Amino acid sequence: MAPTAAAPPNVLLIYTDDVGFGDVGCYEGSRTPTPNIDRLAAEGLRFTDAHCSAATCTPSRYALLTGQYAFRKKGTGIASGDAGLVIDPDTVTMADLLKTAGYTTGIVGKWHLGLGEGGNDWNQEVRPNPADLGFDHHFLMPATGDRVPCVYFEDGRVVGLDPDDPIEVSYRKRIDSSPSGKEARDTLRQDWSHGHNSTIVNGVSRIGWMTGGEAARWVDEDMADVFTRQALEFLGAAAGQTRDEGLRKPWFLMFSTHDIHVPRLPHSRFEGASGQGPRGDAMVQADWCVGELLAFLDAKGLNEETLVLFASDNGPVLDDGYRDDANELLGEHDPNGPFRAGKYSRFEGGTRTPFLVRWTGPVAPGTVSEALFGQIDLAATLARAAGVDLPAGACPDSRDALDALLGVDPIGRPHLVHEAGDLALRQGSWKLVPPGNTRVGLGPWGSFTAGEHGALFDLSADPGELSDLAPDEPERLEAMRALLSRIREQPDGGR
Ligand code: NG6
Ligand code: CA
Repeated sequence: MAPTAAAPPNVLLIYTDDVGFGDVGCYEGSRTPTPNIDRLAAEGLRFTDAHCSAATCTPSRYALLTGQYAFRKKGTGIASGDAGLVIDPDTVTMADLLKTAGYTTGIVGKWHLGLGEGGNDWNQEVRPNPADLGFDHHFLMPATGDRVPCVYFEDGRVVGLDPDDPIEVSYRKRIDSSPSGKEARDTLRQDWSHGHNSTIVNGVSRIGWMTGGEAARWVDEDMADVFTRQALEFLGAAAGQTRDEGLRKPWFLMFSTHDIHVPRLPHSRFEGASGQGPRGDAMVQADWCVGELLAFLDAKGLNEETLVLFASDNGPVLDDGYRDDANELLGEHDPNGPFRAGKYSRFEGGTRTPFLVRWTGPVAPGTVSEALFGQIDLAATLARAAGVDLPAGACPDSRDALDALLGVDPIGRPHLVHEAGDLALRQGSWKLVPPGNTRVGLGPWGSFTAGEHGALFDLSADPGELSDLAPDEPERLEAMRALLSRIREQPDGGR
């Protein structure tokens, strides 16, 4: 059994965007300097077989916060910038659970789970929002950096909006006659390669149409600084709070970076920091943010009472729609480490991502775990660490994996689903990719087609998923197909 601390820990969940297994310095394949993130590995536990639940953002974040695989819920594909809130406010979320346990809860950074009822009037309060999902405070980028509206959103409202310059957003039709990224391509600060050619904001064209809100529009290069400042403000206020009885009131902060998603436009002080162009420089910027948060914990003496988690929402991608030389400047760097493919793929590179756990005391420093770990389990696991029970039916796919999280259980989950359009299944070291296409590479794309019965890989001998053993292992293939069918029908295949 994992050692449990006397008091529930604060939880700092650092959730990065499109960061691959090899994008962090302390992982195999990396050539990017990330000393602050590496410090979490040196002072804690580094997982080598940990997974987000899906190979794109919205379903991955849905599963993280609800403890329910996204394939069970319609409308959890990549959300547009004017989508309604994807999580039903009645759903018990990770934030609800921690709030019940007495935590002050907050989220700063990328959201991408929809807001309001959809098709919102961004000039009013937009409900429902994360306040309806257990977050006491939110300061967000509503969708992605490459989707309108390009404004910050705090506690239900657009930040810094001039009422005389209202915002309008549409994903259906063009709203005004200002030149698009297609028409004024030669004026762009960063050119697009596919999609991303509608409204121009700050010299970069985006997905979707937007007018107005000039004063509220973000400056891409300042975004990491803005989020870090907001996070430190939240932490500063939360760390000083006590409960009625004079006890420390724990806090939960999800710090959700825009880095290293496109458009990659890090602050000029990071230019050239990686030698890999904007993609690597954005990673160095993310590492700087982590350093600022860790310095706060150091200064306040909070390392022994704070569980720090570092994770990513999906695997890596190079050209994701802008010409930022991510392919050309890659050099020896391996964004997916030894694994195949990345973002959008059912291969391991789609979901096997960096995962670091630091909790000074309960977690031994400088350790490595090969346990199969799924972010799907974080909701139930954090509830356990916080000392609250899951209400009946809550977080149905989420299991208490505290023993694995703290490095006591070396095996982890018996099975785990990956989602990328369709599903794939891990069981021990075996991997089933059911029939259909999935992406290979890190963009530009090719695709792999798993035949009539699906493909089967033994990752212990073939981590790169190159030898399809389906013809040699008919019984295992059948057993895994049956298990996946059961899991599709009911959580954990009925346990
Ligand atoms: C895709 C976008 C891609 C990225 C992705 C979402 C195009 C051609 N591609 O549709 O650039 O925004 O959606 O990424 O528009 S995620 O990490 O938020 O899931
Ligand atoms: Ca992502």
